[in-house]
Amino acid sequence: MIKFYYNGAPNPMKVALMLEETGLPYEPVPVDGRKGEQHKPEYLAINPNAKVPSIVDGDTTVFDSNAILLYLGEKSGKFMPAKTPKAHGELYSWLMFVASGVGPFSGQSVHFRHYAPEKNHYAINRYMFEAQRHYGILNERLGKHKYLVGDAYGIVDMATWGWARLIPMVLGEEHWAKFPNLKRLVDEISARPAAARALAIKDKHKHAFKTENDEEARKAMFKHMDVKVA
Ligand SMILES: N[C@@H](CCC(=O)N[C@@H](CS)C(=O)NCC(=O)O)C(=O)O
Repeated sequence: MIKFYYNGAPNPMKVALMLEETGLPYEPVPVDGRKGEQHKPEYLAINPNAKVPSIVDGDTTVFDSNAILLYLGEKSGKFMPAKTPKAHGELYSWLMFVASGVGPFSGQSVHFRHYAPEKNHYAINRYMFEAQRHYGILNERLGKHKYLVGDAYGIVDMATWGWARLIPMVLGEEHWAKFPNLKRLVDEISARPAAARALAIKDKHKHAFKTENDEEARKAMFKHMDVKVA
């Protein structure tokens, strides 16, 4: 049985979607970021980066959401493109584009728009600009293709859904109008029963996560605020 270390944040939810889509048996294990559980030594032994998600599958440990999607795709043989160099070239390119661009810029945009203690307009503008630029590239691709890789729904679409469904938080609700093709994909995925089950894991398993962004949460998640490195 796969152990799935998670909370309700965007990166774990991509993996929750894939686990639900494949039907692989798994046990969700809550890691409450606002309580600092990601920094416990037993969790650091699984993911030295102190972030969710991670999985443990027998003697195999995988951390980082997009690595896990690839692992589960290879393990299940589902939601993967054709086994050709051409199809895998596209898979690796778009998956890494989402992993190294969409995720980090969206995350920083959320941070500076919603969590930074002061409004830094330079940072907000930069990260919103870069997040929008990345979503624009996905939107353009989805204007020509129904799915991001190949002609079937797959792991890159799931990776995209994790962040793009939160565009109202990353950029603001009004920005959806700029990405109609991306919205079409996100809505299609959100309407799938597996997406509803993924978002309901915490309720199904009665996992209560802390919701307050108080001092404890700030110290657990924004460690840089107490350290001078620059
Ligand atoms: N590159 C990692 C990023 C994971 C990540 O940033 N996870 C966030 C939740 S979406 C987290 O665990 N934050 C807790 C913290 O920063 O302390 C991935 O894709 O899995």
